[in-house]
Amino acid sequence: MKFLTGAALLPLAFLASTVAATHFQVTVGKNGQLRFDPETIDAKKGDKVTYNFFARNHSVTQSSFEKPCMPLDNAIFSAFVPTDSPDVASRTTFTIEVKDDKPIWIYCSQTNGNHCQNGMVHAINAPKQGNTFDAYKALAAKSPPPSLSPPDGLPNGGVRRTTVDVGLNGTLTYSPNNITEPPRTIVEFRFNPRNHTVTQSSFDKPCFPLNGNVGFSSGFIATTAVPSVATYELIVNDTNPIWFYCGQVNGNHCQAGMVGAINAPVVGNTLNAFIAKAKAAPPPSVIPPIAPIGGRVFVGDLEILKFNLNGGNSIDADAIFGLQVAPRFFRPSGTKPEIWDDKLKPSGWTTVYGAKPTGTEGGSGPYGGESH
Ligand SMILES: *[C@@H]1O[C@H](CO)[C@@H](O)[C@H](O)[C@H]1NC(C)=O
Ligand SMILES: *[C@@H]1O[C@H](CO)[C@@H](O)[C@H](O)[C@H]1NC(C)=O
Ligand SMILES: *[C@@H]1O[C@H](CO)[C@@H](O)[C@H](O)[C@H]1NC(C)=O
Ligand SMILES: *[C@@H]1O[C@H](CO)[C@@H](O)[C@H](O)[C@H]1NC(C)=O
Ligand SMILES: *[C@@H]1O[C@H](CO)[C@@H](O)[C@H](O)[C@H]1NC(C)=O
Ligand SMILES: [Cu+2]
Repeated sequence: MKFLTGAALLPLAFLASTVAATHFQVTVGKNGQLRFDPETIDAKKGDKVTYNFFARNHSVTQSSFEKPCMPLDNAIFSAFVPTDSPDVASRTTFTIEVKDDKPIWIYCSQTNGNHCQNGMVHAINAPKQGNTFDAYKALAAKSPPPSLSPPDGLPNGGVRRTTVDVGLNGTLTYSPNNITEPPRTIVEFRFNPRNHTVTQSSFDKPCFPLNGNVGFSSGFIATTAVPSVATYELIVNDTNPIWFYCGQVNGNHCQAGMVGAINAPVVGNTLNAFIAKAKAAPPPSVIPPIAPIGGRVFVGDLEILKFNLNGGNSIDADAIFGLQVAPRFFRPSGTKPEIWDDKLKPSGWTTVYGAKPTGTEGGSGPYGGESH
């Protein structure tokens, strides 16, 4: 085992001198209460706030101070997040970045139960005098129902994200396999062992890419790491149903039912009808020859823009995650590899399952080590 020397320590000193941004977590409606917790936050420019939603069906909506329960134009809106559990957060979150020191006034726009009027309000950087949070809450209590939501009903002013586990516990599943999300939501697929894909098909022909390979495909992502170090992100663009499958031929994952849908209809071409078609599809499955397409693959904090220099549709995520430790010791600080090829792994290096680096974009840090 070798340890870091001189040059590698410089970036650490740089990191230490930077004021770290804070990432706040807020619960929305936890334990059945019509409440944001914490109700108020003091944040600075660059800080992030993630809202975590509980049963039954809440939103994060921005208003003015004067008119709580009424949306500002083109402002923050999570869209509604229906979910079942009072104490397990929805997989769907909403994250905003604080842009300045000005107050941000937030309410839940659910009209069924008048959540805003009943105190479901929140503020970032509320003044301690004058227009205080308590004054905002008092105005909300007096606002005539119903509250309103932005007319297009779409998330805005932040990132709405949901997660899907791929192959959890070695099962041939996407969990969940029935995702319902509005346009602009990021769907993040988290790859577990063994070697799966997320590839778009038509409803009629599961286990085959859309004609002309025009759809999305993660490519094959092989990993042994738990929790997942490899993800594939898609953005939902519209409300049409989106059908996807795992193209692994070794074990015929698609025909075994490893399929899913985003915004599947509840009647007609349902997810269950799609699963039945997949089970009857002739093997072998096929996926597009290059990856990723139509979405973004990350291994740790590295984005893998192409699976290899000459085009290909398969990566060994373990090797790349190990490399994520290694190249930081020889790559000049500030360069981020754009094209990754795991053949670049230097001989003599072994895969290191170090802590996943955070906040080190363009830098380097001692989270792992070299071993021979
Ligand atoms: C959530 O609430 C909104 C606003 O009241 C409503 O339009 C939507 O249908 C609800 N979703 C579910 C699944 O209940
Ligand atoms: C995976 O395993 C965990 C812990 O053993 C369990 O709680 C969870 O329900 C399992 N999930 C699936 C999809 O099998
Ligand atoms: C999706 O699946 C989950 C669990 O499998 C189930 O509880 C839920 O009702 C399903 N939702 C839809 C919209 O089918
Ligand atoms: C949404 O549109 C982008 C840009 O055209 C595309 O890359 C992406 O694959 C689309 N998302 C889905 C789910 O099809
Ligand atoms: C993943 O599966 C694909 C398709 O079966 C295969 O070509 C590739 O070699 C596999 N990758 C690893 C690292 O096993
Ligand atoms: Cu699979």
